[in-house]
Amino acid sequence: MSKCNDISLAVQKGKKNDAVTFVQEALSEGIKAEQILTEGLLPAMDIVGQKFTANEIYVPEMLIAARAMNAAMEILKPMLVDAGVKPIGRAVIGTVKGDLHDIGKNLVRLMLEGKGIEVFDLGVDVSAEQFADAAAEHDATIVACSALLTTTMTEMKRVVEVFVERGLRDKVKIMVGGAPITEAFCKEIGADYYTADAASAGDVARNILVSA
Ligand code: B1M
Repeated sequence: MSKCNDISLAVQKGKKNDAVTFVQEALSEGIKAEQILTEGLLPAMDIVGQKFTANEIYVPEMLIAARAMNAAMEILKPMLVDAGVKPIGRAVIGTVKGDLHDIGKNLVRLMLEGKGIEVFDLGVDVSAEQFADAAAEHDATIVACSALLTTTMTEMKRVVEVFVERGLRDKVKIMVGGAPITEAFCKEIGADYYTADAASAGDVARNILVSA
């Protein structure tokens, strides 16, 4: 789909206004929000990552690409989330301590919200203690942790430990995800669920809440 390709190129180049315009045009042409996400925006960030690895671009270029992606996501957000649905449960979400990547986390939040879950977003650089404080304060059933760096994924183990130390472990299901995370890592640290992408995180979170 060439419109999705235009969107992808605009995001890769960090052209925020173009990305926004192309997304609006795509929607008015009848292209679905999910398709714009999966065929335009997500592949763009993959390419950005590959170019960064190959030293073809550097942090500033990644940053402006991320800004363009976020601006485009703002337009799609109402279409990806079912407004007005009575919450089926509560979740807290955040990117773990030391990690500033939030695009994937924001997508997971959207997908959870789209499943009718009330989500308390703690943002980025969230410590294990902050996850536990927020889960207790909001009486959350789900704690969703995102990490994009191999150096920060170990913080997820600390999240599990703090919930155990505070006697909160049985009250929550801990979900983990992000590019370096695997099912084996999830099991190793004693978390409950790993999902590879935001859409399956939404499905798993819903299943947790409806079967609770
Ligand atoms: Co960063 N960065 N970055 N970066 N960055 C990566 C992650 C990297 C893989 C790039 C590379 O080398 N190819 C690499 C990590 C290497 C590693 O650890 N193995 C890297 C690096 C090294 C760094 C810095 C250290 C660079 C530097 O300063 N030298 C630095 C670290 C800063 C920090 O966090 N302390 C850094 C900084 C940045 C920017 C700030 C410039 C920017 C982030 C902006 C932002 O998020 N607001 C950035 C970006 C944009 C990237 C890449 C290019 C794109 C990430 C992204 O948003 N992808 C990334 C390369 C890549 O991933 N291809 C890279 C799109 C997003 C939708 O995917 O977040 O994976 P993702 O989410 C996916 C799944 O993982 C999953 O769902 C989503 C899909 O549906 N998912 C979950 C995510 N969380 C989940 C939670 C769940 C379930 C699923 O359950 C709870």
